[in-house]
Amino acid sequence: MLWFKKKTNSLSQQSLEDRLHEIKKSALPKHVAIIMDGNGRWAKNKLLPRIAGHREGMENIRIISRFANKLGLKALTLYAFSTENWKRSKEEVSYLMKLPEEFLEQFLPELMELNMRVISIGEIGLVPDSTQQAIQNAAEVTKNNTGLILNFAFNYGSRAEMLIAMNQLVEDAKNGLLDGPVTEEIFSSKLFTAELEDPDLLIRTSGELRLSNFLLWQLAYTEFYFTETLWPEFLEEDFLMAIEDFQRRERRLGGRIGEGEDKH
Ligand code: V07
Repeated sequence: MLWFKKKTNSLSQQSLEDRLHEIKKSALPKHVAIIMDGNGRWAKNKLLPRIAGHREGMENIRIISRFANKLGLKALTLYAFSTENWKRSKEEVSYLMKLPEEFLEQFLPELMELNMRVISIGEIGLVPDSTQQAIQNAAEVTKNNTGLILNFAFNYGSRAEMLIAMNQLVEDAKNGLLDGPVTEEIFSSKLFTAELEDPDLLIRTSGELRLSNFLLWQLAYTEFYFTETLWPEFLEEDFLMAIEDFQRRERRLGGRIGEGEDKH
């Protein structure tokens, strides 16, 4: 009964548990991707500095990833830092760069207990050494865990990812390693997300209706869910609402998805 933050009366808790039970009866999304927007706005609303919003947003990753793990999702991809984010103030960028270390220092023991695995996508070679090491260490330590894959998109940009894939293919071709046309499978295998299935559901918080260079190739058939709720306030119940919405859409499509030809 301690699963739900900020719920006070037992009636609402009961209904959340019931809903949890209900959603497990129909197909859950396997892979959910989230654009965690609205941390700065959350802080502003509370007259706090932006970095306080980032910290609260980080705390919320803990809540949502535990919940996703409890639901039995296979993967949760979180847009933590985009290639565009370098344009923010020096102070903010340096604060953001410290968050992975801080998050992992606090949460790694719990990730191990919960059997969760940490991976990352993005140009991680271009971030400060200590940040890079913290992320690589977490990936190494958790690599045999079989629960939720917690995937951080870090210094990630989808167009850059596709160009890296393209240039690798050009190299392969030069070296005579390609003996036919490039297929979707071959292209996908060169992306940072090679080991993951495409997301079934994308969530963006805080009311913006854009993709912001996130997983452009991988989201080709994904259901989108947008909410006005700010990331630090997006709790278990909100995540549940997104999944319920996803399941209603799946039911309306009547099982056409996944049958091959009608995929759209
Ligand atoms: C960041 C907190 C969440 C809201 C969005 C912006 C601020 C966790 C990480 C992280 C990244 C890699 C990793 C482990 C944790 C993180 C950044 C920002 C840059 F392996 N939260 N968080 N990284 N915010």
